[in-house]
Amino acid sequence: MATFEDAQEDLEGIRGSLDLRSAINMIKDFLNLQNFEELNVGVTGKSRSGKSTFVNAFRGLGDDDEGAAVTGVVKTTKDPKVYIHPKYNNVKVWDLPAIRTPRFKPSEYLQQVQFERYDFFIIIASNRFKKCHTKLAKEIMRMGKKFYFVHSKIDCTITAKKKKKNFDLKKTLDTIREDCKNGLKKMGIDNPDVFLMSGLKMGKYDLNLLHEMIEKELPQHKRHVLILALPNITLEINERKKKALEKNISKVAFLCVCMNAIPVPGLSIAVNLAIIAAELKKYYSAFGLDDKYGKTVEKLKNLMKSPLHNGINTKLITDLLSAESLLVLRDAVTFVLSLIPIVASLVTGGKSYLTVSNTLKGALNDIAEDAKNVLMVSLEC
Ligand SMILES: Nc1nc2c(ncn2[C@@H]2O[C@H](COP(=O)(O)OP(=O)(O)OP(=O)(O)O)[C@@H](O)[C@H]2O)c(=O)[nH]1
Ligand SMILES: [Mg+2]
Repeated sequence: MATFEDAQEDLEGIRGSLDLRSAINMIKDFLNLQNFEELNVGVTGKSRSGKSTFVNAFRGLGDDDEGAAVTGVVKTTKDPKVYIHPKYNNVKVWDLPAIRTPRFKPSEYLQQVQFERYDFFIIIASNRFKKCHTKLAKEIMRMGKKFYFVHSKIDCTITAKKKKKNFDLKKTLDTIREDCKNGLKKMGIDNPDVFLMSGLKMGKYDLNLLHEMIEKELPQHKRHVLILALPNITLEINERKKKALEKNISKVAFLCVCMNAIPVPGLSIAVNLAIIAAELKKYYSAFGLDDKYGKTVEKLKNLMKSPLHNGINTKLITDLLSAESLLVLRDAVTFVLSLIPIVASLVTGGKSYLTVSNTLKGALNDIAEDAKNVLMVSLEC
């Protein structure tokens, strides 16, 4: 349930608005920024280190999927190649030319790949980090950009170490991480972070840690873009997607009530159904439950509780609104109207607002739960 405190906090900016039009514009601008803000990720490293595999996995693609970067073939290109996220055109992952040693000149390299366009760089090494990696990192820092060290192909290292007696996964990973960090420190990097990853088993090792770190350092809108675009492959990501989408509900509900709202037959509310439908589709897409990309999801449909997985249409949305509308209490309506006086200017505003925000919250909960169940089954496989 949307609490009134949530609404109060999320709609803080609007409460200060002078009129309905400026409040609507403010929210539209906010939501548009989230939809269209570009995120550019540069993936770099030496030849064969796993750059292209990472570019694919970061977008939720396997090497054989349509739109995947070619892997396993030595390339000699000097130009960065852009790969657009299959669902979010504003998310661009760049497969950068391999770092060539010896005589690597990081400043030339960064000019050549047009460093200014990237929000951050992933510096990949499939083994030890070398001088060329730290030289590049220092130059990236000097240019005022962020970078993250990723030790790729960690699955291979683990497979080799597993053969040893008394093998302990956590201890082994901790040791590898520490060794990498110490190596980087010796080469002049202060407080380095290293993320152990496998492009073939992206959700298995340090993906959550890497995401947490990147998220901390990105501006608000880009943070939102990143979490929606990440493939839903860990329980933590599932939860973070839910939280990110939840944060928008007050704003979306406000728009539904204020923009071209049409009375819903049989209910004492007026809302814009198209906005609700678009939001629900966004939920499905973010969790990877939409039909177009969720091939494996088809097989798992019997696990899903949300009625929406059979298709999002007007009748279904009206049914959901209708069920929720009965639960909205008069006291709550009065309270919301006191928080958002602009809504009070619309005849059925308070009740419509609460009905929509509660409906979206309920749908998001169900969809996130369904996605979690599907994910847990796929993790067991
Ligand atoms: N086991 C394992 N193999 C990987 C991983 N990442 C990449 N590979 C394999 O390593 C080889 C090289 O991977 P690519 O992704 O093509 O490496 P690259 O850095 O793009 O190579 P170039 O474009 O030639 O510089 C391929 O055969 C990949 O399948 C990983 O995390 N685990
Ligand atoms: Mg490549």
